[in-house]
Amino acid sequence: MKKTLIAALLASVGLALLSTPAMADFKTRNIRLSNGLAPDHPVADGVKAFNACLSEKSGGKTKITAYWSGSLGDDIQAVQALRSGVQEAVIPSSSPLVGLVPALGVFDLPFLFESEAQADAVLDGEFGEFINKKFEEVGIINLAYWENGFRQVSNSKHPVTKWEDMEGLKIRVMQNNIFLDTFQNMGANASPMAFSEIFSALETKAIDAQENPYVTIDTSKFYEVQKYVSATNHAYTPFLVLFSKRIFDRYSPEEQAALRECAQVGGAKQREVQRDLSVRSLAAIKAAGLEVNELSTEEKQRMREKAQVVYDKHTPTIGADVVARVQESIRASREA
Ligand code: TK8
Repeated sequence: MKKTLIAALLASVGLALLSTPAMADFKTRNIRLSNGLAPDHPVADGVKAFNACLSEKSGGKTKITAYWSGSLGDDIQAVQALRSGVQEAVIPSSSPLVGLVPALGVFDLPFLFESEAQADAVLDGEFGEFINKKFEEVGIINLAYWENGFRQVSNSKHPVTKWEDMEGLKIRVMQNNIFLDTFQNMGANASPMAFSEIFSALETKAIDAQENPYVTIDTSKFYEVQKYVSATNHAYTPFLVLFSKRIFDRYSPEEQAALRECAQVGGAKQREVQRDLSVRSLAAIKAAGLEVNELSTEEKQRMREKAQVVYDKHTPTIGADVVARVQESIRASREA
C-alpha cells in the first residue's frame, strides 16, 4: 500500500519534471481571435477545442479570447489587423481575401467540390499547403482549414428551382468578383456586402436574397427574414484559421507548433459539429416555415454548364497553374 503510494508520488514528480522544460518555452499569451459568426455557430465548438488543447500544451499559459458577430470588424478589416500585428487571429471565409491572395479565388469557382470528404482531402493535403505558402508571403500564417460548408441560395420572393428563377433577384454576395459574376451571369442583381450587414439588408428589403450554408442561415437567423431556400450547393468555401505572422514570428518554436497542432484539433471538432448541425439546421429552417426547394439533376447540370464562363473568365486572375493544380488534386481524391 505504502509502496504503491510512494511509487505513484515518484511517478507524478517525474512527470512534472519532464514537463517543466517544455512549459518554460511557453509565455503567458492572450490570443484575440475574431470572427463574423454568431456565438452558437460550430466555429465556437472548434475554438473551444482549440483553446483547451493550447491550455493543456502550455500548462495554462496560452489562452484564446474569442470575439463574435464581427465585433472586432469584418473579415477584411480583421485580416488587415493581423498583417499590421495588432490582432493575433481571425477565422474568415477565404472569399473576401482574394485581393490579398488571388489564388484563393480557386475556392470560389462554382461547383468545384463534389463532397465534404473531397474538400477535406484537397484542403488538408498538398494543395492546402500550397495555398498556405502564398499566405506567408503576405504576412499571414494559415494554421488550418475549417468548414463553412456548401452554400445555398435563400430569398424572400419566390422559389428558385432553375437558374432562370434568379432573374432580377437582388442578392448579396461576398466581397468577391467570382461570386459577383456567378450570380450576374444567372441574371441576378448581385451586390457585394460585408456579412454583418446581411440581416438588416434582408429585413429592410434592400436585398431579396443571400447565399450561405444551412448552418449560417440558422445560427444568424436569416430564416426570420427569408421565405425560400434552394439546395443549390453552388460553392464550398472554407474557413481559414489565420494568425498574424508578425506575432507568430516572436513565439517560441514550441508555441508555434502548439498553435498549428491545436488549430487542427479544433478543426476536427468544428467539422464534426458543423456536419451534424447542418442536418438539424435544415430541419429548423423548415420548421421556421421556409419552403425548401431541391434542384433536379437536370437543373443542377444546366446550372453547372451556365457557370462554365465564370471559370474561363477568372482562371487568368486565379492563375491557370492554380486551377490545374486543384483539379489534379480533386482527381487524385476521387481515385483514393
Ligand atoms: C462570416 C463570413 C461568412 C461568409 C459570408 O464572417 O460572408 O457570407 O459565408 O461565414 O465569413
